[in-house]
Amino acid sequence: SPWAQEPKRHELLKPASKRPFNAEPPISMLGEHFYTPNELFYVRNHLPVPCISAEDYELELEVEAGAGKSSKCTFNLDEIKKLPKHTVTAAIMCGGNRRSEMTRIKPVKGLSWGAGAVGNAKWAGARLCDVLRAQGVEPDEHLQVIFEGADLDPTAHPYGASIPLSKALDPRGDVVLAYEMNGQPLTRDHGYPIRVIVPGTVGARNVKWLTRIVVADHESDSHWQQNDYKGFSPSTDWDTVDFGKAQAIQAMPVTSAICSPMPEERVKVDKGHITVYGYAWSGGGRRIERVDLTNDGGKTWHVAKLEQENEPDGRHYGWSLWSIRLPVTDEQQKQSELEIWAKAVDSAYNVQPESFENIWNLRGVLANAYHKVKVKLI
Ligand code: MTE
Ligand code: MO
Repeated sequence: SPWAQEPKRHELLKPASKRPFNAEPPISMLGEHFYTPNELFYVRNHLPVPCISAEDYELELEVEAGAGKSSKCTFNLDEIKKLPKHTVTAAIMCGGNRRSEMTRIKPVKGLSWGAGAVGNAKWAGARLCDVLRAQGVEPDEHLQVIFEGADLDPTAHPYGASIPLSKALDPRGDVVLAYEMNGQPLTRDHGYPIRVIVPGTVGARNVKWLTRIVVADHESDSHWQQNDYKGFSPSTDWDTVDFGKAQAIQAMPVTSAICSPMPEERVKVDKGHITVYGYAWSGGGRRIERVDLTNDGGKTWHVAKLEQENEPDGRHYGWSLWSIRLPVTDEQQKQSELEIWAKAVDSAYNVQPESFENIWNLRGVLANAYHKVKVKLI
C-alpha cells in the first residue's frame, strides 16, 4: 500500500482527511506561538508522503529551449547546503483556509478547513535566485518556474505548481530551497529533505519533496496549477466553470482570524473586558497595518495590539499576531450572547470583505471575509 510509510503525527492535529493526510491544529494553540511549532503546523498532502533519504536525494534543474539557452543540471543535498544560507520568516496558508465558513453560505467542493490551515515559520535554505543566476537564467517577464515533487499520483504524475520567473529571481522575493523549518531539518510531512518556500504566495505553490525545477515559457501543466486553486464569480457553477479562463492564485488576499475565544465558548468578563487574540496575514509581502474588532455589529471598532517582525513592507512575509482587551457594556453582559468580528487591513489598505456572500466561489478558496465568532458571557 502507498500509505504504509506515512509518518507519525501529533495527536492534536485534527484530520480533515486521513488518506491523504490533511490536518490543522486547534486554533487557540495556533494563536499562542509567533513561530508555529513544527509538530503543530498544518499538513496538506494531496498524495502519499514519499520516502526520500538524504543520500539518494537529487534535484534536477532544467532550462527548456523556449526559455533561453537550454540546459540541465543536478544538485545533491550537500551541494544545496553549501550554497549561501538564507533565512526568511514566512507564513504559509492553504488557498482553502477558512473554507468551512464559506460553505455555510452554499456548499463548495473541497476539504472543510477551519481557520487553522496556516502556520508561520522561519525557513532556511539556498536562495532560488542564486541557483538560477548561476545557471545563466536571465530575467524575462514571460517565463515561469515549474516545481515538481517526489509524490506521484496513480498515473505517475508528480504534484506540480509554478510561479512567475520574476518572483523567483527577485532577491526581495526571498524564494528559498528550504531544508530547515524553525531551525530543525524539515519533517517528512513538510517536505523532507527540500521544499521550495515562495513567501507571500498561496500554499499550493510551496512544493514539498522538490525533485525538479524547470524554467519554461508556460505554467505547470499539473492539475493543481490548471484546474484547481483559482477564483471565480459567485454565479459561476460547475456547469459553466472554465478553469482555462481564470488566473492561478499566487499572492493571497488579506485575512485574519480570532483564535480565542472559540465559537460558543463561555467567556469570563473581567472588569468589563474580555481578552481576544488571533492572527492576521496578507500575501505579496504586504505588512499588516491594523486589525479592528467590534462586538456591536460594527457600531464601535477597537484597534488590536500587533506582534510582528520589523521587516520592510513588500517583504513582510511573516504573519502578525494580535490581541486586545475588548470592552463589554453592562447591557451586553445582561444579554450574555456576544458576536465578535475581526477584520485586518494591510499596508496597501486592502481590507477584508464583510461577508462571504459576495466572494463565494465553487472551490471555496480565498475565504477571507470578516471572522465572526459568537460566544457566551459568564
Ligand atoms: N507539495 C507537494 N509535493 N505535494 C502536495 O500535496 N500540497 C501543497 C503544498 N505543497 C503539496 C505540496 C499545498 S495545497 C499546501 S497548502 C502546502 O503544501 C501545505 O504545506 P504543509 O503541509 O507543509 O503545511
Ligand atoms: Mo493548499
